[in-house]
Amino acid sequence: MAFFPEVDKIKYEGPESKNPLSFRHYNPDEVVEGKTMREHLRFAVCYWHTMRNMGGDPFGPGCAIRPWEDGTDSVDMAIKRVRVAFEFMEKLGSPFYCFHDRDVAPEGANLKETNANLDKVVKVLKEEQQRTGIRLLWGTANLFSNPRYVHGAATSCNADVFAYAAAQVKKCLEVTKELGGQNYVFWGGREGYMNLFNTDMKRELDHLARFFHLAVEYKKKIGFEGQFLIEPKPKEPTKHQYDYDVAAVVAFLRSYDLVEHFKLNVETNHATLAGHTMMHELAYASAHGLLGSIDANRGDLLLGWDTDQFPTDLYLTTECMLVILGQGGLAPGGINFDAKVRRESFEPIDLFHAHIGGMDAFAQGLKIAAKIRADKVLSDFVTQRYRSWDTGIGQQIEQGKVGFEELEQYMLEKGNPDANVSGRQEMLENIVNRYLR
Ligand code: XUL
Ligand code: CO
Repeated sequence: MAFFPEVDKIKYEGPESKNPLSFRHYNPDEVVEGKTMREHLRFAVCYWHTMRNMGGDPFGPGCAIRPWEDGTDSVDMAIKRVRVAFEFMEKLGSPFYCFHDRDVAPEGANLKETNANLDKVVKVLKEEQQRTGIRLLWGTANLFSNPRYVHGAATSCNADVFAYAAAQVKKCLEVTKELGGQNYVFWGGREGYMNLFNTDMKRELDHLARFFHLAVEYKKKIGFEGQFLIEPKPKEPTKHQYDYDVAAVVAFLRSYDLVEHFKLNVETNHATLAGHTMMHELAYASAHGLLGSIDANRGDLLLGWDTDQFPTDLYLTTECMLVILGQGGLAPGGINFDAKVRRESFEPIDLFHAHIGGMDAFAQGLKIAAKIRADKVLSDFVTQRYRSWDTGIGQQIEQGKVGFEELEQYMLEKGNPDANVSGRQEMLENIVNRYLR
C-alpha cells in the first residue's frame, strides 16, 4: 500500500530543474574530493519530527494532515507508521534514520510492557531495514517526556528515576545494536536545573557522569560497537542544561574520565541558543578530535527558542562542510535532519519539500566548500597568517624549548614585536561570496 501515492522516487535532475520534487544538487553518486555525495553526507531522517510531530504549539493543537494516523498510540499504529516511514525514506533516498525509543513504540503500563511493545516494533523496523537497505544512524532514549522525568533522569533527585532511566537506556542500547545502529546519542533532555535554591549541582553532575560510565560498561558488555555521542544544548526545557555547549561537554568528559568513550553530536539551533555559530561549535569539537555527527537544522533570527527549521541557508551549509571536509568526514556519524516542517505546512507532501531542501542545501554546501578548499583561498591565507610560528621564536615556543626567562631575553634584545598584519576579514568574506552560486 502506498501512503504517498502522488510521489515517485525523488531523482537528481540538475541545477536547472524547475521540478520542486527533484534534487538540483544532491546527486548521491557524484564524486567530490574522492568520495560520493552519499558517503560524505550520510543523511538521516529523524523519526520524532517527521513521523510524530503533528504541529502542536502552546497556542493550538496539531493540525498536520497524516491520513495514515488512526488517532491511537497503539502498537498496531506504531507498526503501520514504520511502513509509512520507510516508504517516505525510500522515495526520498535517505540512507539513514534516527529515533528515540518512545517515537517508534508506545509506553506500556510498566517497564516490562513498554519493552515488549518496543520489541514488537523493532521486529518490523528490522524487516523494513532489510527490505530497503536503509540503516540506523543512531538510536536514543527519550528520558524527558514522561512525567517521571520531571526532575531530570540521570540528574534527578529521585534515585528510582535514575534506575528507571538506566533500565531504559540499557534496553535502547540493546535495540540499537540489534538494528545495526552506527552511533548512540545522549541528549540530556532535562539534565539541568530551573533554580539553584533546590539543586545540589555537584551531586547531579556526579550522577550524570556515573550514568555515562554505566552506559560505557554495558556497551562493552554487549559488544555494541557504535560510537557514543553527547548532544549539547544550553537551555530548553530547563533554564540551564549541564551539556551547555561543546566546550562545556568537552570539559565534563575530561573531568570525569569519559573523553575516550564519547564524541559530540552538534546541532545548529543548539549552537545558536548557546550564543555560538554552528561553525564555532563544529570547529571547537573538531579541534579536540571530538566531532562525531551533526543535527542539521536552523533557528530563526527573531525567535529565541529551538525552532528546528530545515536548513536552507547556503552560507551555513558551506561553513558546516568546510569543517566536516577539514576533518576528513563524519563517518560513522552523519547529517541528521533534526528539523520539522512549520505548523502551516501541514500536508504530507511538505515533508518531501522540507527534506529535499535540506539535502540540496548540504549538497550545494559540499560542492562550494570543496571548491574553496581546492583553490586554497582560505587555507593559504591562514597558513600565511601564522607563519611567525613556523620558524624562530614561534617554533621554539611551540616545541616547548623556551620559558618566560628566554622570552624576556628575546624581547629585551629585539625591543618590539614584528609589525602586525591586517586580518582581511572583509576581503575573505568577499572571496567566500564568490563561491556561493
Ligand atoms: C532536542 C533534540 C533532541 C535530540 C535527541 O532539542 O535535539 O531531539 O536530538 O534526543
Ligand atoms: Co537534536
